Amino acid sequence: MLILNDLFVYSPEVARALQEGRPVVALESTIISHGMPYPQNIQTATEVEEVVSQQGAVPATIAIIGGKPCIGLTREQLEHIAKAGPAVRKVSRRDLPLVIAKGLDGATTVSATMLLAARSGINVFVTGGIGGVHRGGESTMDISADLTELARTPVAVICAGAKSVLDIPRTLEFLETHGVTVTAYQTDEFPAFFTRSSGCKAPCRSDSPLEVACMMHASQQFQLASGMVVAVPIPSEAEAEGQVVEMAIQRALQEAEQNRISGSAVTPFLLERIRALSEGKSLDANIKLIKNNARIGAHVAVVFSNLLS
Ligand code: PSU
Ligand code: MN
Repeated sequence: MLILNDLFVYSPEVARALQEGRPVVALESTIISHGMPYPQNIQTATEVEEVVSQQGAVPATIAIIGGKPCIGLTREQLEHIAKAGPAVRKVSRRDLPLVIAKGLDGATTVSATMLLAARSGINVFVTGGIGGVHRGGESTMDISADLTELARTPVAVICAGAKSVLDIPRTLEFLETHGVTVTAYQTDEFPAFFTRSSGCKAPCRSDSPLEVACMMHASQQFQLASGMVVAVPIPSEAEAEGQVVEMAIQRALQEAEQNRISGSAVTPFLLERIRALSEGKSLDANIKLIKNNARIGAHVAVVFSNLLS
């Protein structure tokens, strides 16, 4: 039985679900603060939570409020992160000690959300896209902490792959080296977030939530202690917008280089420029794919929890 400890603040719904062994789905908060503008961010965050609930799982949006990792946010907390936007610190694994020790607020990235999810007893996490090896990463060494977290934290991350702002082939190589299971959902190709195709073959394919849940179970039984990427391609009907977005991506990459953007500012800069250059089309596609991921991820969580009971 899971012991809920006072390192975390659990929402009552999440605490009850975890104690009763019911499925819980973690959701990140950087996507709310740095990934989308207000008010679309709060609206999407709320709708994603509803999608998870409709599938019979309990949503647990994770953020740090006043130095406390919160597992499941109140409406006020969600509103606070959404309104503050990039004024809230973007927190990856390395930032956790500072934010906690100083009692600050923080929006958690994939790496920090995975870590906090695992420590609080949650094994399924839904988001839009994961970070990866940035283009030119072979010399800048700009490789997202999301990838190393996937190597050492046993959480399944349901996402739409990695954006083509990243170096997708190198991202997949890095994940292989670090022993991360990567499966594409109902496709043979690793998806590129806005587009269903990246030109890279996925290491394996899963055709149902049960197949994913069985791999999670095998990973757990053999104590691999590493995470899993479940890459779900953007729904075809949202992909048309994706083509327009590809043009914006190319421009955004040039601008980032011209403006010498570096470090943790790179991804938020690119996301915002892609949104502006595509006149909001990237945002529409983003919202659609996240909801699709939430539906499938919640389904995986339900099936996985049935396997265990
Ligand atoms: N990719 C997206 N949307 C996002 C992010 C990535 O399509 O919001 C966010 C996630 O929180 C991810 C983080 O964990 O950016 C990765 O940042 P970096 O590249 O600095 O590691
Ligand atoms: Mn980086």
